[in-house]
Amino acid sequence: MAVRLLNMSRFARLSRPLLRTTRQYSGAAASVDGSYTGPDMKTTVPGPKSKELFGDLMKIQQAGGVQYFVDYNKSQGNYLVDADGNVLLDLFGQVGSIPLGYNHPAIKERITSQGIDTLVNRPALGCFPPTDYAQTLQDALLSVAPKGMSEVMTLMCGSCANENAFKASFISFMDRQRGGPVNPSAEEYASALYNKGPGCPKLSVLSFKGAFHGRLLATLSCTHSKVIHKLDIPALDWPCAPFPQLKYPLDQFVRENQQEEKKCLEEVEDNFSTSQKNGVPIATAIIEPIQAEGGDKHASPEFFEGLQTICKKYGASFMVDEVQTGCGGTGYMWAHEAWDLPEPADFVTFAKKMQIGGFYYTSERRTNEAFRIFNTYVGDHMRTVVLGAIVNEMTKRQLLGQVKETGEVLLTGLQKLEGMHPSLVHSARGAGTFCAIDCHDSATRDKLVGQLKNKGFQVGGSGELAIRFRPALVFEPRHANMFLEAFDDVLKSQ
Ligand code: PSZ
Repeated sequence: MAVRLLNMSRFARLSRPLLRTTRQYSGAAASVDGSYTGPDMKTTVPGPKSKELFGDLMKIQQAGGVQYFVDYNKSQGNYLVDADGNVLLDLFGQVGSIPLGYNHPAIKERITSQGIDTLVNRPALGCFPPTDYAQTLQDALLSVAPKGMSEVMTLMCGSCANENAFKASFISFMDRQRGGPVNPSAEEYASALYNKGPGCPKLSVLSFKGAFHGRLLATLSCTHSKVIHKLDIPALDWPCAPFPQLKYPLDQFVRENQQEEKKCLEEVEDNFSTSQKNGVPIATAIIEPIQAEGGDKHASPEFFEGLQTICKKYGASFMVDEVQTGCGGTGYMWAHEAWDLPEPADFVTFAKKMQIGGFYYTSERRTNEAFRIFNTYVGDHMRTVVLGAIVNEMTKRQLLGQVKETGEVLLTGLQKLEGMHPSLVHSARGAGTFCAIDCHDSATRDKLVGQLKNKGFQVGGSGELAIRFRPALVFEPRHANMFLEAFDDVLKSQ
């Protein structure tokens, strides 16, 4: 059942004008896919081997989220190979967390040449870092820092990054309240150990409806995408503002969308003033550049700049959660670079493709004392070393250019499909290959995702209605065309 790559396929023809533009990237000819040239399905998914393994795992834990088991040894480049030997083109990239595809030689080389010592002896980086640590952070993280951000803290996952960035923002908020880094009062010290004020101050974080910022206790209070994430868990009573519900394509609904964003910003401002009046000031507003788990919702640069302005007015931090959007998928290293803000954000958090969780921050947000943002490992040297190889490969192969080019092919193709199948799909949108298209209801979305999987194309759902695409940065126009053709077939068969 191999899906062969036809040079003159429907979608290759469609995207020819785009492909005629000068290639902006150099390394495209060197395929990372090894011998795989297309999906190759032997069973339906999950196949018998996956089902057997699922039974084993279910005895040990609640593994109901597992789709199928993967043979990571056989997976290569853009292709995922499952336990039954099915070869799938991966447009989901482990929930958007695979930068260079599977088994990339540059990563393997870096691990064998540089990584063994701290893999064998995992260091507590906050106390006993390896000799090359500052250089490793420089190469992997500061070399790609968002403009104006000069410092970085590494942690574990995305939730952990956001949770610690909240803490850093609270500490700096209180420093500013005290009028600089002056010593807290005896009363503050005495009360803090037992969760009481004034040592544990009443502060809040503003988040947005539909947001996803993680599943730990504070971040979960800022997550509002699915009720199942939150049910039965105590939550902090923090404010939540509406995220703009825009109409797509954005360039056809400029006036309506502007009005919608204006309305949302008015509510944001309301939240700030009410929280201040109620004695629980907002110390931070956290926002995703594209609401990802919430269904790939976009907003304009003007909206984000407006939010930054309000944060500044109230002395709060402006925190951009780039856990899912960061590291190149939108065609920018950081999605928020596209906004061209007049000044940097105060915090930019990351994880997923970056291999480790963490956050960039401006030097004004540095804590004065050590041990305030801290844990045993504070990151993972080994993962940061791997990130160095990834960043190097991104530069060497100009992968951001490739993402932009492939993204144009993918989005143009999705828009064409929307025109051809309006009763099934609509509102194609995206930045780079970070694309999505909506179905009219969840049942249709789930059915289409399942049928695509059985044709050998792994995509993801997001929110209620969207099919989302999060391929690796090594995803090329030819892969996009292959998918678009299969998607057209699936849509025609409904
Ligand atoms: O079901 C889940 O827990 C999922 S599925 C996708 C995610 C989580 N994304 C994680 C995520 C994110 O998309 C944004 C914008 N911010 C924070 C997080 C949390 O990252 P992790 O999962 O590493 O804790």
